[in-house]
Amino acid sequence: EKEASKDKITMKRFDMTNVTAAELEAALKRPSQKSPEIIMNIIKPIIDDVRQNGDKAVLSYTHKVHDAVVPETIAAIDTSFENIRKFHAAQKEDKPLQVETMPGVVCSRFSRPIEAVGLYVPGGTAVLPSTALMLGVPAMVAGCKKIVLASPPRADGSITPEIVYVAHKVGAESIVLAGGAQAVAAMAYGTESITKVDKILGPGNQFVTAAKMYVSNDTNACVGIDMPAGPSEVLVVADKDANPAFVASDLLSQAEHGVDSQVILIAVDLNEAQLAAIEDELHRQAMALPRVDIVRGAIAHSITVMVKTIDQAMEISNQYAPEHLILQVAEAEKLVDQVMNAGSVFVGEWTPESVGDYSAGVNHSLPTYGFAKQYSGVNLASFVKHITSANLTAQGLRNVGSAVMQLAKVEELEAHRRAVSIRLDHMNM
Ligand code: HSO
Ligand code: ZN
Repeated sequence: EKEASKDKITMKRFDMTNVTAAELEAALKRPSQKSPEIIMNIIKPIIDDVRQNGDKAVLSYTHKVHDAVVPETIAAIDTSFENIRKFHAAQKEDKPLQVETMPGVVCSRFSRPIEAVGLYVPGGTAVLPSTALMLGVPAMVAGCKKIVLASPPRADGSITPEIVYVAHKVGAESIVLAGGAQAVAAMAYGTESITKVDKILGPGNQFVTAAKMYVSNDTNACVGIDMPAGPSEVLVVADKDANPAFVASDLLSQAEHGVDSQVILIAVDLNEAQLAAIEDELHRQAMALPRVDIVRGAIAHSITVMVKTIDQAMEISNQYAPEHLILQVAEAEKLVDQVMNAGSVFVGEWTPESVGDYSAGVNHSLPTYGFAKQYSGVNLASFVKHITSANLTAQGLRNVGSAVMQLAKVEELEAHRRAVSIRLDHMNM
């Protein structure tokens, strides 16, 4: 144990000039998670218990304790709140989209807020009022009528006062002081005191994720979820212009989240001295961190990939589909065009991931575990439904009617065909 903790904290190197695609793929594999069956066997009885016994099974408190939040924190939350609000308000579609597909055939699409949302703010090794902001602010901006926040209580049973402050700012109706599958079940089915919600959003551990998946598959719950969640990760692309200390600090800020976090460095045409500079910084900075033990765990399954060209770097990054992508290369903005799969991109040396985690305005609730290939991070659209409408004039129905009737005939759905013909006949009467 003692011996191990003196080891250099360093990521295994993979030089693409002598590594096969299969070897790289194996190295880039995300740390494996507990089998879904094991998790299901644990969460299923909890969900059933909450469904049957409601509040007795899940302790809830509404706007309980309100410890003091120090003024510096209030100011920081206010600044972050405002930036997140601005960026998500800009995502509003100001007017319904409308297209006249044929003369007299008008199709529209408009959005409406999801009425009740449940926002899960994880507890665990760190308190995360920033996650309450990232979920609560877009819910507020979207106009969700009921916002329920759930977060596990601290060791003394109370809730983090910063989360309460955020809950007030976003207009949450209640805070469920519970975590895990209980909290998810309570919001999915409702209890005596907890409003049943229409959608549950927010990151969580494997139990929370499994519970979200479970309730979203239960037609009795009729509840939606945001996306599957896995451990956090970052991929940093660095070239020889990158400052080794900056690169190391970004890798570590993600590594300190959890032992299951993964950080990847793609080094573009760096020589031995440049690589060593980053590795030395990583070790030196890591040793000074309060969460060095967590960092050590994360670094153990993190790697450095050495490539010759920036194109190669982007190809690997797009294949990995990182939750966070940091570009610390010359002319970083130009590289953004080549990003195909990523949750959120941090462009250039003055943009550490931390600014996006807290205050810049972008959302930090992002797809992990490779799901950036098909999922978006939480955004305004996560809190609305899009409704379409069609509105035809008599001429419109004349124009499109024959196509409808022909397809109804092919599908042998005579009532469908007649719904058109009866009107066309009526017009000719
Ligand atoms: N990087 C985390 C979000 C977070 N960081 C919260 C600090 N607090 C996952 O995207
Ligand atoms: Zn973070």
